[in-house]
Amino acid sequence: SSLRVVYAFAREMHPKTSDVFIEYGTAGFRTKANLLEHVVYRMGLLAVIRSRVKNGRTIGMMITASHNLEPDNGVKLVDPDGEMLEQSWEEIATRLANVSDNDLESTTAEIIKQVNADMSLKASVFIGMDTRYTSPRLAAAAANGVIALKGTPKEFGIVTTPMLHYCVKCRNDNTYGTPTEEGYYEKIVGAFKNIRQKLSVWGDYDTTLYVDGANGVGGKKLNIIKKSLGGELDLKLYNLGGNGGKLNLNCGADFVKVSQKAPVGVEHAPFQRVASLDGDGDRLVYYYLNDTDKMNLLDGDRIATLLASYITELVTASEAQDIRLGLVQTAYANGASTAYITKHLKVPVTCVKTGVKHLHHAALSYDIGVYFEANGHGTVIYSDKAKKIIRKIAQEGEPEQRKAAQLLLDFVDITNETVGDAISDLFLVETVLCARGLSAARWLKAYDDLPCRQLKVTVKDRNAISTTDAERQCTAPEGLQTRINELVAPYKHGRSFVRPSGTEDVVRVYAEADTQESADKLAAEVAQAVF
Ligand code: 16G
Ligand code: ZN
Repeated sequence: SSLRVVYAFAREMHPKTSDVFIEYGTAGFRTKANLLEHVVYRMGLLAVIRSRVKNGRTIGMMITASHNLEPDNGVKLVDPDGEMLEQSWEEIATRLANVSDNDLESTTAEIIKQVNADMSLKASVFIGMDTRYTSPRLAAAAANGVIALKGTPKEFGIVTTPMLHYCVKCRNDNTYGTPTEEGYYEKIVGAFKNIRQKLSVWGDYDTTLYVDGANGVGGKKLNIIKKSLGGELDLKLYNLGGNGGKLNLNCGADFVKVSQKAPVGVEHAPFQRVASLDGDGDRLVYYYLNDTDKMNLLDGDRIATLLASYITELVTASEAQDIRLGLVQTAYANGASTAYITKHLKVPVTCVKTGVKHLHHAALSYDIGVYFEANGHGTVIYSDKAKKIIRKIAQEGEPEQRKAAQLLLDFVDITNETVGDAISDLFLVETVLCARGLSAARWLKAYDDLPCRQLKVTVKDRNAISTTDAERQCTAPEGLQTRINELVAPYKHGRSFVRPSGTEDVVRVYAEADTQESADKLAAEVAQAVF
């Protein structure tokens, strides 16, 4: 059969050269780039099957290892509405990635049967990649996989992960926008320029923003956008990948958040706010150095509270009834942020397991859901009901209500609702800072973070640790939670939890307490208990 040829081709062109077991985790497959070619080819096959199960709707494939260093790479699949691959397919992806070349044909046939795919349907797959030097080769393997099962690949070249999610969504729902990079700029940057014409620059807001591009794709795209911005925002871009700067090395959102240090490659001026992106442009944190070079971090929790409070203000001013706004966090959210949101903003908070798909899912249960991981990955999603109410007020409300509703509609258009997006989030943050006349230092004043520390511990089997209650309690090994409780008890504002990483072979330890010394000490003690 023609499929026979497919598998002969697979063996020839994209052979499985390693026996290392690989798993579709929270962020797809991610490992050393040289172990991935057959995996990506097979995900091309799977994307075609998935597209057919979804009646020919477009599926996305993104080649990236996000904030990992250059030698790594990865692949993840994007479902038709721009969201992460449905969880039940992760196991299927893992099975297909690990079979031998000899079993590839029979396993593919089994999967087609299991998911009941009609292989006579058309199939469409959008493929994007980050700036890694191994990405073009992997993107080509992905396209070969798609073609092998007679699907139609469309290659977008180098794009941010959220741009690919956006294009997939638009291709399957043309009311959302145009499925191209230009369409993305038109909608998101266009809405930002719109809203900024309605706001005046005042107070402590400064229109200059420094950006750390992590030597990845996000900075490159901002360089394109920069030219189309007028006086609204003056971007000074650093770490764009030239001058020997290495991807994510001592720079980027993950480095800044975890090390709580300023990245290399960025010029600094006292109190100048800096936005730091990660390597594939789906995470954003802000920071500034004060006049003694002290680091002041504004992480995902800060962005979430800033956005939620502004949206609340606009919803209230528009007098929209019956719109329930909520915020979703993970256990990594700083305890001070959770207290501020519930007590001061009076917005309900849900806590879920780490991983964007869990946050996104929980956010769907609000009319407007703001979700952010502390690491800077997050967005806002608006239900159809909320959009309808706001649109109606924007047209028919009293002048003041209308004004607020129209601002809110622009805000919705700046938002990439499919997934956390550093570029979209950056424009959202800049909008709120401008509307409120805030400097970064005044933004930071909303509440005081509890000092915290993250550590990683290497153990024999990280999966010996099981957790419950959104990863805040551990259920195995026996006795560990009791020990953690004992260690935490003496600390003022003490909190600590451990969980196996979904992306690295380590156990992560988190601790917070009233002083940095205490947080560090508690983290070290808990790490010792795990080890
Ligand atoms: C992945 C997740 C990210 C999460 C991180 C945790 C997505 C798209 N990305 O990068 O949200 O914070 O994993 O990593 O879901 P860890 O399990 O190694 O701590
Ligand atoms: Zn990323």
